[in-house]
Amino acid sequence: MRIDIFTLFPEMFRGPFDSSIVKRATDQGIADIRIHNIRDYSHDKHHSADDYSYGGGAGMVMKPEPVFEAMETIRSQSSEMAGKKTSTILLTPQGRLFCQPVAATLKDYDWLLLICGHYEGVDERIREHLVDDEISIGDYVLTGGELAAMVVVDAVVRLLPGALGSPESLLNESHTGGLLEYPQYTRPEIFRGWAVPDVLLSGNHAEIAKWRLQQSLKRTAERRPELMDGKREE
Ligand code: 9D3
Repeated sequence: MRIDIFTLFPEMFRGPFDSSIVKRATDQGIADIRIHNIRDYSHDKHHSADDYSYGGGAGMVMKPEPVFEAMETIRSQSSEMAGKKTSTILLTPQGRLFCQPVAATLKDYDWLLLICGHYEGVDERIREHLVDDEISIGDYVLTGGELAAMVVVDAVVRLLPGALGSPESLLNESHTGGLLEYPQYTRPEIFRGWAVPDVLLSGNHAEIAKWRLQQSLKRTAERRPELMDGKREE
């Protein structure tokens, strides 16, 4: 998968993308992630990327010209991506809410172009004429779309074939069926007097599976009742 990210703060991406699963996927050639500074495509004296809002009001708005020029430059330099399944996505508080099914849909694209909004918003013509999807990562206020883009990239890249060490961890996600994880333990068997539940040491795989499902249901009912529709405790 090719991912191009358009941002006014490219340095924000170094840490997260130079470590962990995203780094491994990049090194293995599973993902090709490129960061572009929108400011490089602004040609006025101060390389401005924002301006006042027509009609007045507080806050600056991201200008359209540098964003369009950045996008068009990268698209025209990428003839090898012509005809590939592509989505241009704006990260914005007004976007559709990001969740696992959205990540699963995005993993099937060959090319994602992510635009990170900043300031109080972006010129509406970016939305209307450059973008085909808009995503928010949740109902809280960030300073820009950069962290949201990192969240989307992390969630999508780990779903790409070969990105995770063992695909078993992916299988687990579907068969827990939208429930919260059951409690997990590792060695030692007794830590500071706190013992691992006997059932997990029993070797009885049917009993273990039953206990884990009960624990998942209990935890989900207590902490995330809205996830419980159609799921009953047994
Ligand atoms: C006063 C209205 N504000 C909207 C809630 C203005 C505003 C605040 C913060 C506009 C943009 C931003 C910057 N945030 C993002 O660009 C953003 C975001 C977010 O703030 N929360 C969750 N997901 C996202 S994706 C991009």
